[in-house]
Amino acid sequence: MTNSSALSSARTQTLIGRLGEIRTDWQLDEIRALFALPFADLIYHAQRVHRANFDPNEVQVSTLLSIKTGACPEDCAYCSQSIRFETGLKSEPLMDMEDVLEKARVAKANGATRFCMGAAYRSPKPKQLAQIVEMVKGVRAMGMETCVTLGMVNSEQARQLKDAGLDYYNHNLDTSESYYKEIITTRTYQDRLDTLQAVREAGINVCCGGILGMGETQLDRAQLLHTLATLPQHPESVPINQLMQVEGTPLHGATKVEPFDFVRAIAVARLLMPRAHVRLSAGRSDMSDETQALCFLAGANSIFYGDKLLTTENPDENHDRDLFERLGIRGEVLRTEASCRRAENAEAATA
Ligand code: SAM
Ligand code: DTB
Ligand code: SF4
Repeated sequence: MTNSSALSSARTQTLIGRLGEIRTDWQLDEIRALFALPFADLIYHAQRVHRANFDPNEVQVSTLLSIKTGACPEDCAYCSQSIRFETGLKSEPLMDMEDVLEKARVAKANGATRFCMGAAYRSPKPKQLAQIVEMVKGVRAMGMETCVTLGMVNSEQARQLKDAGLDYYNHNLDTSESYYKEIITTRTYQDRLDTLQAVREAGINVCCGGILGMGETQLDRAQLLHTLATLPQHPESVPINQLMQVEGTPLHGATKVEPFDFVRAIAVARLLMPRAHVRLSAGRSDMSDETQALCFLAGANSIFYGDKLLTTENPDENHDRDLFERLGIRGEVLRTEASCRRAENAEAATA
């Protein structure tokens, strides 16, 4: 797959001139042209747009917990938790509330500001959702942001989660619509979009991204980012995962992503969705510190912290602390509604 840009030089100039604007009318050929920029130009523009919207030395820190593991009826070709593949994973039922809260306490003590609870469901049943609603309330009461990823939800389920105070719902599109069918056959792209709409309409922040390294082309990557950046409203959080290859899954042995291509995808996500937190998500344990530093330079400003993702490994916590220190990165502090209002009032008073 080549990166050749089909834009005229006039359109390229206009495209570059408009970078930084919040747009939901991106054209696919514009996105392909961004991918095709010389690496230094792409990183320069991404860093410029990043600085206009965020403190470049702050990274949001989330911790993940698998609250219900394995035996999932779906057939996502990348996943350790599908019941269809022999991955050797031990299934675990929905965790008890107290055990979840204890993990959240530890995550908070280690500096995480958001606690993300993942469950291997196609869609949660009413009794399961009722238990998860209580977990959301409990974690929130500890002063952390909450995120859950539970598979498909409808408007009523999204409303229950919103009423519990849920801050973010993670639901990834994973790849382009056309490549999706090669990866998952038990649900459609439209199913994913319907859940995203239900979550958005309930007033919950949307966390939606994808996975690189599943055998997709550069065009699939551009199409995935195009879909995300042309949703009626950009997701607040955009996780870019690198496939964690799991033995026994169909994608074990897939060709790995070229690190510069991974960095390019981060930079393009930053340019398309200037105010979103772009998360350097799964896959950091297979990346060099230098690649991760380039990702931060390209505009990534969120990570998962803790030595486990859901079922696979993440870098050791000491290593991450050391990496932050070596790069002069600080964990983003939680800006609660009350503290934002106080800051706004103080600003208005001195204006
Ligand atoms: N079952 C729910 C669902 O699919 O929406 C929630 C849990 S699922 C594990 C959450 C997301 O993790 C998936 O949508 C996928 O993007 C990501 N993911 C799962 N396995 C992965 C892997 N091996 N490597 C990278 N990302 C993965
Ligand atoms: C996301 O985009 N990545 C996280 C989170 N959202 C739920 C999950 C990564 C899972 C990696 C494979 C595993 O640990 O099982
Ligand atoms: Fe199930 Fe989610 Fe894994 Fe797909 S990604 S098999 S839906 S847990």
